Amino acid sequence: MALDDQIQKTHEAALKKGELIFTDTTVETFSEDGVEYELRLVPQLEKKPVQASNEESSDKSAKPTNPFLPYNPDLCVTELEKHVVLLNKFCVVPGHLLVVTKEFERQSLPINPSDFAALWKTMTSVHKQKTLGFYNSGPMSGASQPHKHMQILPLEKLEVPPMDQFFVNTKLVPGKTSQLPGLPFLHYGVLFDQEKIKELKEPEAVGEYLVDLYSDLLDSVFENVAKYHLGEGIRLEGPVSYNLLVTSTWMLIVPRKEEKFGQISVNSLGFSGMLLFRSQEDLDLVKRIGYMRLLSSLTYPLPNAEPVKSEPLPAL
Ligand code: B4P
Repeated sequence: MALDDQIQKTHEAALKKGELIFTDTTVETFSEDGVEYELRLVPQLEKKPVQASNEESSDKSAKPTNPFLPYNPDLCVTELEKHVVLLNKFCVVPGHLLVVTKEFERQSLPINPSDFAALWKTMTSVHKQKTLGFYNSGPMSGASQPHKHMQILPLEKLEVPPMDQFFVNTKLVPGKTSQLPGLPFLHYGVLFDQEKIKELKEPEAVGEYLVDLYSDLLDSVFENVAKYHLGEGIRLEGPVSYNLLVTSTWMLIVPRKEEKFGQISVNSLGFSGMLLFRSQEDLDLVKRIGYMRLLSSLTYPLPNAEPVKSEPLPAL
């Protein structure tokens, strides 16, 4: 059965059985400097069991549960060699997939070639809609589960995520670690060499290629985050947190200094140009302060950047 059909069949059956919880949202666009960002409001997101990060739980007697080991078979779309593809139990976009390692690995570990191959294989097997791959890694990244999982979000009506605009507006050399003019915070991106991807063809080979590009981005990120902490004399506690976004044409990594702005928790999707809000007040706040200013408050400054001269953000 084609993956699209498998996803739909599993979604319908799990929804009927009460194993998948779908929450309706409203979406509006917010235009800033020529980019149309997506603001999604979910006023009553179903209460999820709070997963204290294994390393951070204050109640040492509480046994942390791992929803991916064992995983819920009703949410399983397909099995790959070292991964399972699950439906996101708490979905706001039907067909939101998780690509989860069969064996336990930490979410703070880098993605390896077999992870990338599994992500690429799954992304390119979804034909009904364009998709966006992402990985929230580290305590400030918006990740809530410590077991390694990449995610794939169908873009619904969009062809590309809003941040694509920053790649379109720049002439990048395929395969070269680059910074995108217009993004006012530390980040590294790379455009894929499409000829190479066509040549490599097999997901395993593409996975090797993508992991090389990703490692180059990570090296630049780690080097600059370390320099920042050294320069500011602030100890870096724990692993470097970052968000990774993967489309069919590019990849972007943004290291994270903060997880939240007030109540607004931001994961990788925020850096793709799509934000989820739990209240109209938070959504209105972002419209007031601006999308880029929100993202900038959660990230590291660009190396050698002039301090930004703008109104201080409102105290929360
Ligand atoms: P994490 O990397 O740990 O965290 P996350 O994506 O930020 O999700 P979180 O759980 O913090 O969700 P949030 O309230 O911010 O990913 C864990 C994933 O596993 C999540 O997708 C979670 O739902 C899922 N999960 C948990 N238990 C599970 C189980 N038993 N079986 C299967 N899956 C399980 O956001 C709520 C949802 O909205 C998330 O799915 C999030 O990805 C999505 N979302 C956030 N911003 C969005 C946006 N702008 N547009 C569309 N969707 C968005």
